Amino acid sequence: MSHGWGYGANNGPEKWGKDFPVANGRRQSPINIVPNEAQYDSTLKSLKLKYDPSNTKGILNNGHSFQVDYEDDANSSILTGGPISGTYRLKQFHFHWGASNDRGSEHTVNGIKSPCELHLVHWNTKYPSFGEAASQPDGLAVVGVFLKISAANPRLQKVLDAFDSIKTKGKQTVFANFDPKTLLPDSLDFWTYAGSLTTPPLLESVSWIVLKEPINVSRTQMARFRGLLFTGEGEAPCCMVDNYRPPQPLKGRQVRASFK
Ligand code: SG7
Ligand code: ZN
Repeated sequence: MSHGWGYGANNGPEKWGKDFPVANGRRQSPINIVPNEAQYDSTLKSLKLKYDPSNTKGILNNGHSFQVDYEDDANSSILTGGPISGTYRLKQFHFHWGASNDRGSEHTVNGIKSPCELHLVHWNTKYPSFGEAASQPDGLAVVGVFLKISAANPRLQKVLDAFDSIKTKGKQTVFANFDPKTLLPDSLDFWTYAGSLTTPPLLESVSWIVLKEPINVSRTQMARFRGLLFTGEGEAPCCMVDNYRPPQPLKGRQVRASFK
């Protein structure tokens, strides 16, 4: 991987294990979720997400996805409940998507891929920073939300409208006052399991919380995601598509459901 990791034939998920041997570890993500094999756990609490839109910092094309970043120096945008203990702070959210609508999500359900998956990344405030939390077994909690093709989703529009300003790798722009809770579905029913980051360094530090109910996105909106580029300004343009890792072996892990 002389040019760093990515999603291409020469630096994609099949090659990550060379530089990041944990790629073949005991708790890698994503996974295929088989609802009939998930264990209903009545002790799981309901998910509580409380976000302060004024914490929104900006939007960035990081060359693998785009992310909306949040100020995380106080407990003002937090996740509690669900499978986690204590308080986790929102760091950023980002998406993974396909070149076409038949693929793009990282998690699958009964083997079925969605065209896109939203990830809201949080870190455990028992650690001093995101960076330190990211290597602890209980350091991170990511909420995953599937997108399904339907009517246009007006709640996504502000994000999509920023894409013109972050087309190429390394570009960032102001993005303010955005409450990511507005992106969530009505039901917060979820599956949960112990996993990892889905990109290098693939650290095994993530409590995954994958929502059962998808949110809407239109075909036209999905096409806008695919107008972003993996490449930097002045490089031969390469569309940002298929930036997902496929499901990894479960290796005996239990998937729990918050619902019957
Ligand atoms: C995306 O997914 C980025 C990454 C993120 C990664 O490529 O948004 O964020 C940064 C700061 O590069 O990595 C450490 C981290 O959050 C993996 O996140 S994920 O496991 O939720 N997919
Ligand atoms: Zn992700």
